[in-house]
Amino acid sequence: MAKFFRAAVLGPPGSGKGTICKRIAHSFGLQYLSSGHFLREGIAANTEAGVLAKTYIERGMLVPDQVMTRLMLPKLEQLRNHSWLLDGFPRTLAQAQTLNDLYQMDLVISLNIPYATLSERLSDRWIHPASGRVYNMGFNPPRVQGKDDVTGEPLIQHDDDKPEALVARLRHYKELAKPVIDLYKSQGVLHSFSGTETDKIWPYINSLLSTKMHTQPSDAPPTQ
Ligand code: G5P
Repeated sequence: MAKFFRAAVLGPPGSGKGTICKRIAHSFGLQYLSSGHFLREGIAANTEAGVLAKTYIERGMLVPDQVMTRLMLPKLEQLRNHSWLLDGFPRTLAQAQTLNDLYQMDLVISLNIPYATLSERLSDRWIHPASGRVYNMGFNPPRVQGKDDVTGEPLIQHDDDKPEALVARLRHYKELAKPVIDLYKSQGVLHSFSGTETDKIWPYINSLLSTKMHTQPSDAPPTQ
């Protein structure tokens, strides 16, 4: 059976996980799954998981592990014959262990970005709620201020990017990420990257992926 490539990007809120994952998916043809995107989709559709998740996200808290694994594992099961890349999952040791019981990870990227950079980026971030398209007023502003480039509809700020929620998100991240990082370090699959600019980190990640995927077939078109 073909060996499929299993990768994940870890990092605090605003570290550039989404931006990096989209570039990896586009360049290397991996299926890209973002836990935040699935949660927002559930919230927009008013699903049971979405309604529950909203109460946690609004308070800057993580959604409970069982809700997350129930959301993510069926999606991974659908992609069992594809190479994939996870953005934002796993976030806790319990999630990482559940994933570990089912899949062997080939590569886990951890992004280390200074707090001041994270805080500046997130307070500048606006999204188009229907599509999930993300803009940053400094890094990638929309063509018309406050409007989505494709539809012209208004952009909004996530509740969890507002200052009260942000401090709590960054504090939680540090505590919970350490055992996850340690787990992947012990498996020899962890690669960490530090910096304040995604464009400067990206060439290193691109070159790492090129090496790692040299023998891996690109088996699926990029999804986003
Ligand atoms: P999400 O959606 O996974 P977060 O909080 O982990 O959200 P977020 O905020 O989406 O992460 P990111 O993906 O790390 O950030 O970063 P990004 O979106 O690419 O970049 C952030 C901003 O900076 C963007 O505007 C981007 O354009 C800009 N940017 C990127 N690079 C640069 C640069 O070099 N320079 C500048 N100036 N700007 C740049 O999860 C949302 C919530 O869902 C729940 C949690 O409550 C979470 O808070 N959740 C989970 N809960 C439990 N378990 C899980 N597994 C969960 N997954 C999600």
